[in-house]
Amino acid sequence: MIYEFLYPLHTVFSSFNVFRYITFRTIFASITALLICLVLGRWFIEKLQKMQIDQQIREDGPQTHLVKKGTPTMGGMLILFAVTVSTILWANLSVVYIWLVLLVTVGFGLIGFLDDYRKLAVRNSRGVPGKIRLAAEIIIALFVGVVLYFKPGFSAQVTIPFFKTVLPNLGWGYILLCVFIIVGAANAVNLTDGLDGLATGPAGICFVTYLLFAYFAGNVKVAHYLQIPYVPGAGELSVFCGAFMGAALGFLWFNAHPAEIFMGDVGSLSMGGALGTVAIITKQEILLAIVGGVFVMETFSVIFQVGYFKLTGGKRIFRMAPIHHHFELKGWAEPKVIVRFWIISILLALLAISTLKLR
Ligand code: 57M
Repeated sequence: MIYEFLYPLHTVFSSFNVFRYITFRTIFASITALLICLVLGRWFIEKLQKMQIDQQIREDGPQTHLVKKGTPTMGGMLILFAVTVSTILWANLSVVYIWLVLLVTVGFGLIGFLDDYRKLAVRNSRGVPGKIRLAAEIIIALFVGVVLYFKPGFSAQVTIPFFKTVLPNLGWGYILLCVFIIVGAANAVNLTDGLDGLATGPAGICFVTYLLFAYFAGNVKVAHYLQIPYVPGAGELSVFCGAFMGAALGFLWFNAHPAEIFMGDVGSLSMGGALGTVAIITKQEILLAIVGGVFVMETFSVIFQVGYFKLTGGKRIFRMAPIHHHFELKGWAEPKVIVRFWIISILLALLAISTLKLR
């Protein structure tokens, strides 16, 4: 909005030229979202406490989690607010990608909100039935896939990390890939969100990484130099990624161990969905498996655990899935598991960035 209203005034005030630059707007989008979370965080936590929006703690989980009883949840609403306001303020709203990514963020947030709300309104309920939740997620992701597929200039080719010249064109299969990535990312982040800051930290790291990829993909010179697909308009997603990174940091201020607030499904689903969408639009779809490797690892730990459990009639690979519970039950202190997963996440982000040259 600032871009639309203030940049045209650069003919009168030459300093307003600065609003043209994606780098400048990305920095200020990050700061805006960060400050919104920091300033409103305490008030928001108190509001949730007054409304008794607090987390039910499962009794079959690690016993160390029982002290978390009463922690307010649904903090993802604050993240959503910060990201949306900041993106609308700082991004160029004539770029359709911004609206697509906001649609997924808010749409997946709404699904998560209804799920959280049902769990709270009907205590001990399992929330929105899994099939309905999945169907709603697929519908939103399908819409995004179809819009992108038919968008002139947007290619159905997939970038394969480490291979410069291998760019398979999936045709309409690209739409299915979009659905798989967006829905998969949303649920992977959701599964990971089981320790203080465990999802927030790596998600912030993923958004910084994709902030760079969006900037590179949207700049014709840099894209050609790096030999990555050029996506006109994708640079604006840097502003969005900056906003999400800022919101994640601002939320982490309160979500850091010992957490004063959890994000709830409203936060985890929207964060993951947004990440998947950004990966698709920047045409670094498969790279998300590396950048978001922590989320992938958590998801596979559940798939393997459940599969093995069923095959063997009750035997387990891990002490408990998702894998963060395994380390907790091995006796690692919660902050140790969290910080080590962050370190892995940073390492994976660096590896992902290195694919720009390692090809
Ligand atoms: C939700 N959420 C937390 C909070 C957060 C298929 C199955 C493996 C699914 C999985 C599952 O339900 N995962 C998704 C994970 C919950 O947090 C809430 O949920 C939101 C995210 N969706 O924002 O609102 C609890 O996580 C802890 N937490 C923190 N700090 C945070 O910042 O400590 C969350 C955020 C909170 C809090 O304790 O209450 C969750 O775990 O419920 N299911 C599981 O993860 C279960 N695993 C399991 O049953 N494994 C089995 C196999 C055979 C499937 C096994 O290994 O034997 C575990 N979940 C829990 N306890 N809580 C089992 C033990």
